Amino acid sequence: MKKFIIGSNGQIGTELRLLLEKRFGYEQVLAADIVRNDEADKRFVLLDATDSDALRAVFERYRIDDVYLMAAILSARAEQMPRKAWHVNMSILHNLLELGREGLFHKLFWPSSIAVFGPHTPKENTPQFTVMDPDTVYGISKLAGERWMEYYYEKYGLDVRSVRYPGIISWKTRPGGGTTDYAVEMFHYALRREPYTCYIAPDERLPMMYIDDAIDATVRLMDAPAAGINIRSSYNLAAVSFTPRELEAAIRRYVPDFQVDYVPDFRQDIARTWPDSIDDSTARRDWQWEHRYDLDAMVRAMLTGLQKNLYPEAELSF
Ligand code: AKB
Repeated sequence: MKKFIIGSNGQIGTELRLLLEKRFGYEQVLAADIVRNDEADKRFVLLDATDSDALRAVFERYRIDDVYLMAAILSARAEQMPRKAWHVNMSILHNLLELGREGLFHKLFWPSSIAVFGPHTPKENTPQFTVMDPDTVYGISKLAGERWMEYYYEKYGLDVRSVRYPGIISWKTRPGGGTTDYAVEMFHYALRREPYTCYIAPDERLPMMYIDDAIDATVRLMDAPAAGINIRSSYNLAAVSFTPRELEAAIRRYVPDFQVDYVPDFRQDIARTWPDSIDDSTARRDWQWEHRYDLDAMVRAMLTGLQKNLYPEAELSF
């Protein structure tokens, strides 16, 4: 086994697994999660990666080159269980960093997030290096994780790579527990012809990205020659930025009777502290990152993907 994905059932893990299998072959990809989806899945291990002995046993059994740690408790859910979120988000990373230091694998991908920024961070075109004062447990854990990643690179030469994902929009697997999940929910409601109540304020702009771009960024960064990677904490990464009202309007182009009302809750307090847009010029320079999906391309990909696979009855005015 060459590639190992922890959190393979999640929103990003699911699609990353498909891509890595396609690219490197089924036999080269090992997947792990805390829940088993398919009893017949031979390339899957049921694993609680917070258990360092259980994690070590996987590395002793399989020969692994690259690890993708895609398991985390996201921002909104983390606020409901701060100690557990801290434990889960930090302990798996720490367990892996130690195994990497011992030479049990070569390269580690671990995603950070726009949640590392906080209320005093410049909101427009947030720079790579700037004020970082996150006030959520998730954001604090991501910022601490970034520092640990760089530490293991500097002190032990471990090949660690990371991007700060914005909100990720996808249809194959739903996100769970994030602040940006509203953007995915809106599509499901639109296709079911149900009105949607949005928990984020209509004009709250947030950086977002279609899943194909997120997977492409992940793979490009992992492919890049080590010498060209100048950031070992985490790279800023951007594609589009929009408000809930702009997304509503973009969906309404294809679902004209779609209705949204706005009842902001505690997740709006989180969103308010995150950037409106991100300057990702360092990633674009260092490993030739470029996004492909703008707002309209993303909306069309979401609506057609969901219609084909989940809501075949839904009519779209393309
Ligand atoms: C969340 O909303 O918690 C995540 C993120 C931006 O990291 N989608």
